[in-house]
Amino acid sequence: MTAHPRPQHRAGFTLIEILVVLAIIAVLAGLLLAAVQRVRGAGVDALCRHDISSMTTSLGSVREELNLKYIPSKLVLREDNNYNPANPEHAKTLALLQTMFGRRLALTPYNGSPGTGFDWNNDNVIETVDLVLEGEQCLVFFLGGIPVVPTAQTAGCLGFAKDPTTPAPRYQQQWAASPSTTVGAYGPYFDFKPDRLVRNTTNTVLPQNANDTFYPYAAYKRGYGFYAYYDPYNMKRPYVYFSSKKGSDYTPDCPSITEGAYQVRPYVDLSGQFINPNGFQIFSAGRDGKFFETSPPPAEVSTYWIWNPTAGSSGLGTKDNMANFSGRILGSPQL
Ligand SMILES: [Ca+2]
Ligand SMILES: [Ca+2]
Repeated sequence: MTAHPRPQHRAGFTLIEILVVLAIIAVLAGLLLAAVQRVRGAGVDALCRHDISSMTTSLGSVREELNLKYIPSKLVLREDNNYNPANPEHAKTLALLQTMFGRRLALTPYNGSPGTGFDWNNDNVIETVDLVLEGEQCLVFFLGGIPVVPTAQTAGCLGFAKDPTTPAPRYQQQWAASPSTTVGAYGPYFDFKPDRLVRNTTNTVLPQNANDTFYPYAAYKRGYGFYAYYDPYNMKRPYVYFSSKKGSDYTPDCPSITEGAYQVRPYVDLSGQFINPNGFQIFSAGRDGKFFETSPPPAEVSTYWIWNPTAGSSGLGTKDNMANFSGRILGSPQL
């Protein structure tokens, strides 16, 4: 009986086989990574959509509780209560404050001593120039109220005070003295995530400028001490807010937020009509952190920019932007 020769076994895989296996693994890993990124991106999109939807609902609560016809996207506050009725921006703000807080609102002019003036930005200083809030700051101000003191470790909002004569903390830390009576009657109406609230610390007095179509009336500070709320895409951009002032028009109160040298404006449709003409627009620049599709944007963007979510075309806005007037990412197909 002869023994069969043992079949010869190779010592290992050939180089080709190893390369093939490696290539397959690489393809599978790539597919998995893409899937994970898709899911993660969709998760942030959902968070953004949820933010916008919640803020929209909360603005309704603010309007109802504070008796407002609309929530403006520009506000001119005087901490020293030195409003000039001949200044239309002052007159509008004054009327709004009196609607919000009633006739008991104590607009005693600031006389340099504690107890007079309102410290709207809560920095323990009574400003004697106009504080002009942009749309994105109005959004946080009306939903959140008074910003927390700048020395606090976490950002946040305190709502408006219970006492209608003193909706903002008076000079000299009245919040801290009796928080139980000053905090909480009105708002906060929205649960802001502290790490996405960004306070404007630019304490610059801008001069009166008759050519400034945005605000020609007096020396002012733009948004000093107030917060904007950034979308969840890596702190690239704040949510912008435009109020139509209940249908009268968007443009006079358009905030001055810019992308590069270009002003970000409310959305219009393909026929040039404002979307949400009787309400407001809140939108996010989306994943790419850009409001415009091209850089620099086309010439017409200096007037208005367009992404028509219904037509799904003609994008001057970018297709990943999110808005309160569409339940989807603006570039996604209709269902
Ligand atoms: Ca102040
Ligand atoms: Ca975008």
